[in-house]
Amino acid sequence: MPPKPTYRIATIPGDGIGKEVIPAGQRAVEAVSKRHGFEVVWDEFDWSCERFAETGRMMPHDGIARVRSHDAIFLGAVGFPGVPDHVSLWGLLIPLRRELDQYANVRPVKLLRGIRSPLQGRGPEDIDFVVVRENVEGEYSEVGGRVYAGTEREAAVQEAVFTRHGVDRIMDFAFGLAQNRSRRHVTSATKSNGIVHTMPFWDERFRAAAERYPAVETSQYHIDILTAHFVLHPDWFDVVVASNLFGDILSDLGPAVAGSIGIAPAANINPDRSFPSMFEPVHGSAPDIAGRGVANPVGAIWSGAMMLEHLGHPEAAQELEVAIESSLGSPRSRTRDLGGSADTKAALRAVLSALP
Ligand code: GGG
Repeated sequence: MPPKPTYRIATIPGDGIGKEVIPAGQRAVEAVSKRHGFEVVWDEFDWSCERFAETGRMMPHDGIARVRSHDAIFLGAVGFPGVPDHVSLWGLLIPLRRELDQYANVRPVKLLRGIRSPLQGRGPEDIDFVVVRENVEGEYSEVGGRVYAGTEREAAVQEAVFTRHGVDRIMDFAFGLAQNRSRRHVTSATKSNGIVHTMPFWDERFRAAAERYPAVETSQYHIDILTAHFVLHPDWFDVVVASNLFGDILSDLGPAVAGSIGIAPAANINPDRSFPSMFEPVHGSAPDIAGRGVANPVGAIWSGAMMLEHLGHPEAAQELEVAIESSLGSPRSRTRDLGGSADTKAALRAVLSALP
C-alpha cells in the first residue's frame, strides 16, 4: 500500500480569539483527513502580541525561515490592545505575506443556507462571489516617513506602490479564477477619478488583462459606489479584483452582507507554489470577546477547507463546506454573531457531527 500523504502545517494561532478558533479548525481538518487517507502534522508557533510583550518581537529573526518549508500555514488573528496595530501587523502578518510571495488573497463571500442576510429579501442565490485582493504591494507600503516630528510643521507621507508585474499577476489570477466559474465575470475596484497616478494605471492593466481573457465579461466601479452596490446589488458580482486596501475593506463588507464576518475564510496564495500559502479567517482577534469561548469557529474551519483544496484534496474540502452549511441550519449550532446560542465548542461539534 502506498504511504499516506502527510502534510506539515505551521499553525500560528496569534492573538485573542485566534487562539480559540484555530484549535477548532485543526479538529475539523483532522476529522476529514482520516476519511480521505492523508495525515496532518501541526507545528505550533506562539508568535503574537504576548510574545512581543516578552521579547520585543512578534516573531523571531528567523521566523520566515522556520515556516518556509512547511506545506501550508494556518493562522488565527493578529493584534491586541497594548501593542500598536501597525507594529503587530508589520511584525508578523505582512512579512509572512510578502516574504512568502503570497500575492493573491482570495476571500469568498457566500450566503450559506440557514443564515439570514441583513439585506431584506436576499437569499443564497443572490450572494456568491469572491474578492481577489492584491496582497503584497499597493497602499500597504513602507515607503514614506515623517518630517519635522513633534513640531508645528510635522508631516507624514505615505506612498502607494503599484508595479506592472504586481498588478498584471493579480489581474491574471482574478481572470483565471473567473474563467473557471460559471458566470465568468470580473469587476475591478478603482478610484481613478481621485487617485490620479496609481488608479489610472490599475485601470489600464485591467483593460490589458481583459483582452487576454475574451471569454470573461468585465465591469469596473469606483470604490465608493462599489460599496453601495455590494449592499444594493450583491447579485451583480462574481469575481471582484481589488488593490490591497480596497480589497481589505470589501472583504469585510462582503461577509457582513452574507450574515457575519465570523464565517468568512481567506487564503493568502503563492500561486507558483515556491512558498507555502497561508490560510486565515478574515476576522481579527476580537479582544472584546476573547477568552470567553464564544467566538465563531466557522471562519477558521472554512479556511481549513480552503487549505485542503490547495493541498490537493477538493473532496475533503467540499465535505467540510457542506458540513458547515448544514450545521448552520439550527440556531443551537450557531454562535451569537449569527443569532444563535452556541459557544465555540458547540459550533465545532455541530460541524463535526454533520460530516458523513
Ligand atoms: N485573521 C486576520 C487578521 O488577524 N487580520 C488582522 C488585520 O487587521 N488584518 C489586516 C489585513 O489583512 O490587511
